[in-house]
Amino acid sequence: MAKKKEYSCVLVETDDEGITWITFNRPEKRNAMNPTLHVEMEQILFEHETDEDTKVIVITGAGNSWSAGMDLKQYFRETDQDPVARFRAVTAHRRWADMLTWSRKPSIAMVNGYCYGGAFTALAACDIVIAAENATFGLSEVNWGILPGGNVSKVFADMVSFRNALFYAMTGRTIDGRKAAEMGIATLAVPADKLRDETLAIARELMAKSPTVLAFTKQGIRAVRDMNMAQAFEYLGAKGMALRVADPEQTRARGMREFLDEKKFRPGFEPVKRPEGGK
Ligand code: ACO
Ligand code: V55
Repeated sequence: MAKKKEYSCVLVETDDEGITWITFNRPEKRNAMNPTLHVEMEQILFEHETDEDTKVIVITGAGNSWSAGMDLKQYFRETDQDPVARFRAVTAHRRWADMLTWSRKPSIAMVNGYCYGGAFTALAACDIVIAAENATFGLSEVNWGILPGGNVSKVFADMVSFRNALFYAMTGRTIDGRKAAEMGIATLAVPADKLRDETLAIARELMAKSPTVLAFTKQGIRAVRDMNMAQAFEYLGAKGMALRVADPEQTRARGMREFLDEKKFRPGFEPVKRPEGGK
């Protein structure tokens, strides 16, 4: 793996297949997100958005945690009397979550352990969440005398039922990986020793698609969440037309030709094969 740049709170490696592994790397603090981590994530995502070698982003955590949420000391207490530092930390966090949410790159959260509070912003920004069955999720804010802030109350209520959003925010009860998958917090839960292999398998599945089709598809699903029905029809109509122009692989035209004329495959059973070299 090629290491590109050194960061103090995050490890970044892009492998030969095109997976950029981003590892929250403060294991001694359970990968709590301090202001430096936010600034580094902002830089990392900005750089990798246009990195041709990055086909999929995987985010995981070093040690026993994915992330224990916001750093209660450095993100909260130490910025209480320092509005400039608070603004910078909050804004860096918000910007990197936004970049990840709308990134053209597909993203996978590989949740290896604890995932609390403010970590849900990052979790929601990832397209796919693969959790170890023994991972632990929770909105612990209520225990700290704060409410799930940033966008946590919103993204959490968007993932789970209204009743569960209220219940888990109000009690702070924890949720294991298996239950998280049932509730819609995780896409799927797998035994801890299978976590990396399952993540790799899904990353490879994504890399077999046209990157442009994938980017437009994810942005479409995300964008229509906050639209009414008429807006969704109009937007998806326009987005679909734009995709036909934007896809350098011309997947749509090729797929139609291969199915209708050449009878080479059936889209209900198998995907269109990408051309050699993926372009
Ligand atoms: N902020 C700051 N420091 C933290 C955080 C955090 N969110 N989470 C853990 N740490 C630090 C601990 O203070 C401790 O530091 P120290 O070694 O200097 O004393 C170190 O990480 C290890 O913590 P332990 O509790 O010993 O680790 P353990 O593996 O036993 O437990 C766990 C991990 C369950 C994550 C526990 O640390 C915990 O409950 N952390 C708080 C989680 C939380 O409530 N997060 C939400 C914060 S609010 C928000 O995000 C908006
Ligand atoms: C959280 C709270 C925040 C924030 C980001 O609850 C995450 C989590 C109160 O501010 O900026």
